[in-house]
Amino acid sequence: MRDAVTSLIQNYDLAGRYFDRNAMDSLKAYFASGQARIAIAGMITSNAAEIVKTASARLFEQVPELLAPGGNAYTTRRYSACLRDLDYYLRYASYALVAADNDVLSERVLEGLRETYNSLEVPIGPTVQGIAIMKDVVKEMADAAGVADTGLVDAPFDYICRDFGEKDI
Ligand code: CYC
Repeated sequence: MRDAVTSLIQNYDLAGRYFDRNAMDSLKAYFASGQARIAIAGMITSNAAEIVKTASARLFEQVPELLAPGGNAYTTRRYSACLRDLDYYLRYASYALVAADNDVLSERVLEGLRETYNSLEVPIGPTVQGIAIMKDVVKEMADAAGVADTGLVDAPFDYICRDFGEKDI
């Protein structure tokens, strides 16, 4: 599992090189964004249940058939599995946000997930939609809390959506 610093070290070590100007620039950018990353992660931690609740309500409004008989979130067992999954994506996104690296998402979340969803007939399209909605909810919240750089929020959520969504045709 890597973060912005360990990824950089690994790349430069593989090449046997000292950090150059590019490396210094990316280190500076990482440390300069540190306070904002921590502020957003703290905000996610304190509001996780609220974020999942708001995002799932929007998702079920947009795709009501998920909750109808035959839908994959129908029955309380599947409904709660769905909320739980959204909570997993949110929690891991907060880790990746602090790390400024998506490696934790590949390693701990996305590896094998597609196969699991396919075997249980959990639809990937609406799941990706739900993750994108969570991104919006987190950004709205960060904006309301006065975080200047809410663009930081995009990377982990977009990464999950891209990796999970792109092969879904
Ligand atoms: C099921 N989601 C599962 C399962 C796994 C995950 C492993 C099968 C085992 C179980 O039910 O617990 C996902 N597990 C994870 C993830 C992690 C993990 C991400 C973090 C590392 O440990 N159904 C919908 C919605 C969507 C949904 C679109 C919510 C957005 O219609 C989710 N996931 C969903 C549902 C199930 C599930 C309903 C249960 C499916 C079933 O058993 O029939």
